[in-house]
Amino acid sequence: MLNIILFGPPGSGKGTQSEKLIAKYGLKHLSTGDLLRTEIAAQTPLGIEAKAMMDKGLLVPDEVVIGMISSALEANPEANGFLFDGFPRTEAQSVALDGLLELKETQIALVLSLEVSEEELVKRLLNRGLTSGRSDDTNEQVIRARIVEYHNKTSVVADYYRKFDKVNNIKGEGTVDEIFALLCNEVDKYVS
Ligand code: B4P
Repeated sequence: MLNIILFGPPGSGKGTQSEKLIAKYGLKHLSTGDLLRTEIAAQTPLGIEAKAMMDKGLLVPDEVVIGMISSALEANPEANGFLFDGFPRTEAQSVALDGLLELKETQIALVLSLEVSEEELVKRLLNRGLTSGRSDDTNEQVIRARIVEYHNKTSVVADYYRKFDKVNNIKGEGTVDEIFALLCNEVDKYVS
């Protein structure tokens, strides 16, 4: 099984690059952001709770997203591998993910970490906010709060996987295809 974490701050290109990576390597895409937005659209109690946090730029509680990922792993027993997009976002989520994968007798192969400057992140997200209908992309204060949340709670996830020598830093600025080529280079090196 090939299990990859696509890591980076909000707006770094995780969602964009995930679509291309899953197509090329035949992986199952698990995006906690997408799973949460599905709950919001269905107006479930979980979705209503999550929306209140997401609209402030805050992370949703660990137990909520860990539960969602656990169910998604169980629902895909035939997968060749998973691409985790936007998960894990805290150290507790990283520890939980390792435990869930261990139950499946597998582990994380690679963490691909996209590096993008803060001004470029804000520009991209405000731009997406013009068309996406995502309330967390329209307000610059909320976008900056998401970046602060990333520095306070999420950047430690890279430190966690660095201990196991699994992190590759990738320059996340350039065209989508240029960045995709850099990501594929790392995956191909691992696979061969
Ligand atoms: P996510 O859905 O994960 O969204 P994101 O981090 O904002 O976006 P992503 O990084 O995927 O976007 P992309 O760059 O592709 O999270 C949303 C919220 O959900 C979080 O704030 C949090 O509240 C909650 N949440 C999710 N997971 C959680 C977890 N595990 N724990 C707790 N809470 C959780 O796209 C951005 C824009 O950039 C797009 O418009 C794209 O077209 C553009 N772009 C991409 N690549 C580009 C390039 N090379 N050049 C120019 N533009 C580019």
